[in-house]
Amino acid sequence: MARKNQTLGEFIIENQSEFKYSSGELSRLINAIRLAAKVVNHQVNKAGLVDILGGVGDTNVQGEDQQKLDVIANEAFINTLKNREIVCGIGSEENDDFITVEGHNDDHNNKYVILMDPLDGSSNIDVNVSVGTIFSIYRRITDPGTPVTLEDFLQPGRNQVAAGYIIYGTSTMLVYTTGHGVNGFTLNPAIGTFYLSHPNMKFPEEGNIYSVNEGNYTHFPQGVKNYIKYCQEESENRPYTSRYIGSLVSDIHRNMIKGGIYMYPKSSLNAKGKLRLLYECNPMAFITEQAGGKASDGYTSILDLQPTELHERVPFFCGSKKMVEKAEAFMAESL
Ligand code: P6P
Repeated sequence: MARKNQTLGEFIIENQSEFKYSSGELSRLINAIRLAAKVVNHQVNKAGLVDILGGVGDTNVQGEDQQKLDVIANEAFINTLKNREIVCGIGSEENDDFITVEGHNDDHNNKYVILMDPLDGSSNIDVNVSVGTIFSIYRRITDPGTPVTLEDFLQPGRNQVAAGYIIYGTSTMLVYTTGHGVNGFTLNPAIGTFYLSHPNMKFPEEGNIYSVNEGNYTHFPQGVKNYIKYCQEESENRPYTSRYIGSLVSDIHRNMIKGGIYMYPKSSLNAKGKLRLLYECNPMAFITEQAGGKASDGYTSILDLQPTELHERVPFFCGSKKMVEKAEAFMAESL
């Protein structure tokens, strides 16, 4: 049972039994993510000082090479995950191919694969807007003891055993699910401890916020244009409010708390949309469904899509169930 102000560590221990088949690895995996989140949080929070400490590609006052924060975040998560005997493979937005992780005895007995976007929305760092880390965890499906294969990563989102995000905003939060609801933990930076601040998070069934890059409006399919006009017309609880941060984690986190829909449709500029299925849409869809919301490509549930490539893109509609259903109805009308 979730108790407000419980620490993340206490929560993991008290809910260990929820992790199906896991003899503690999944708990250790969430703990590894917690550690990496603190490392990245520290780097993100001092990003504004980089110019003083040395810009990207320069050396800072300590003579250290300054790396892009995406690279720093990627390395922090990979290094934290690699040496904990938990994952046999890592897929990252920052790496063209997946990374094979051997166990301490050079074996391949670790049970899980993780996919991640280590620092989504990182272009917002320069303008001090919140960014996020997104992760998605599966049990491997190929034979234990053999090197992980691409097949282990190309599983439908429905197979995820855990997924979550870290939002580096006005406060730093870790929000995740293991298939038993969604819980949010806020970091107390003074002592480096995450506290349960948002137990059992739920997407409001309805909302009045729509999030989309309307700069692409003329390039959207007619159904999307019709839905956006529906959001804007004066009737019932409309016009809705338009809110678009340009950071997926922030937009969806806000909409989960207040109610709303996030859309990144396909367009004549992006035939498949922009967002990546494996480490953006699938984890956010798992969290959204666990919180009572809905996520689709406009027609099919995101979690039911069969991935074919590590970095494939899909159109993405995600949020309050009735709002996503309304958007899908407009899409269906204009087929
Ligand atoms: P656009 C950030 O680059 C990102 O992947 C998401 O976090 C964000 O929602 C989207 O792209 C913003 O894309 O094309 O509207 O700038």
